[in-house]
Amino acid sequence: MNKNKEQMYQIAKEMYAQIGVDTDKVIEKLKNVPISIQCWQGDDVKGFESKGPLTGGIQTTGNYPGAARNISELQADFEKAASMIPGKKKLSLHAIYLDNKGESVPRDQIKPEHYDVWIKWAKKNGFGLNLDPTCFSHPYSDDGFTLSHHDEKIRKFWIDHVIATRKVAEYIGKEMGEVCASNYWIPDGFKDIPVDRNGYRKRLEDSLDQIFAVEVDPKYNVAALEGKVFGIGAESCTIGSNDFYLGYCAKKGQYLTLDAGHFHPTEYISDKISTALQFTPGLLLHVSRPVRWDSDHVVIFDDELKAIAQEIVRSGEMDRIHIGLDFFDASINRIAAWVIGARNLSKALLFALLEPTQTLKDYEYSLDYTSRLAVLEELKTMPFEAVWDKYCDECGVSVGMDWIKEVKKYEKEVLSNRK
Ligand code: RNT
Ligand code: ZN
Repeated sequence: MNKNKEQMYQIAKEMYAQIGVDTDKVIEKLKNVPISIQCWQGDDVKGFESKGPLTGGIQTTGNYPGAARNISELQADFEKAASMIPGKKKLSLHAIYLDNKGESVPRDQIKPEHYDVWIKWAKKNGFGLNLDPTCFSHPYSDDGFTLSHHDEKIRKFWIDHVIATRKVAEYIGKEMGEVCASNYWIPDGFKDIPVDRNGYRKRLEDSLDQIFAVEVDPKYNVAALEGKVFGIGAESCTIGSNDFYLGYCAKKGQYLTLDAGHFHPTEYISDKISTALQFTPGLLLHVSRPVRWDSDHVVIFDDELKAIAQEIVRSGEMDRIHIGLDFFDASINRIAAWVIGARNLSKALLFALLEPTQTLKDYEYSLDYTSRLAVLEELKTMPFEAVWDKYCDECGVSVGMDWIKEVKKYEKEVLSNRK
């Protein structure tokens, strides 16, 4: 880091010390907070199982060149992105990112060996791994239903797929020596007003019960259930709604996923974190950016991102929250998308960690809302950037905008050759 930046950090450090915040400690703390980054930003949620279309009511838009076409390209792209993202990183995989060695592997028959290539690579690069079942982009999900399907044969197939993924995820956790988190999301829903909502939800509950009856060691795998308000082609009813899963997780002790794009436009997950923390063993977050709908835009440093990070930090229960990203934008350089989104999430966590949380809570409890508001506003113009630069520098990633040149170079030398 250059001399000016170092001097700026020393000044910032003093200023934060005056309000009781130790910036060096904050930097050390943030270094150990893992951020899960979604592999599917690298290839527009295609995966390597088949050449079929993306289905399930989600959509990637844009045709920027250079998407990864195979495992080694996706690995290389992620390594490039990771070299510009500070802190501990986990890669979130979906089952369809398997290494099938050229043979078609039915989803209910995936095995650890199909993911060894990822484990080896992750160990070598110091990344963690997560694994999600893929209940979309498959002929058996073409009716729009999976775990709630009325056809018992199809429902069984999906139950078996999730169980198979569960076992692989536990294996990954054991291999990596840390928990492998799995997000369970299904697209099940109706375009038009259904009559038997109750029947579909009963079957979904039963399917989940069957899945969770297969025990895995929670040290190595936890599953989190992700609800949603609607999907494309499933506008009238989503079987796995947030209410459904909040109830299920509260009653049966499972993790809940909150995706920032899965609620009505005036609802915010920042306000839901503390509710879910009371009634579930923990949370998985899909930090995303919905623009008018669940559009999965790249996460920017906006008010809701800051609010999410503040809720994580202020809760004092960070260790029960798996922090992950979920966006897929194919209209810009995909590596830059990863870098921008992940750096913003780290930035927001840093911003939140630089709050004098206890002082603010004391104001609140002594009904001094005046000071609470005054300090929160003053914090917005504190020399936060200097601490961010220091954090990036200590993590060995680019300080400031230099990373953009790096991305452009990689685009020219590598991505532009992919036709
Ligand atoms: C879909 C969910 C889900 C997916 C990924 C690919 O609306 O957000 O998490 O984005 O599993
Ligand atoms: Zn999601």
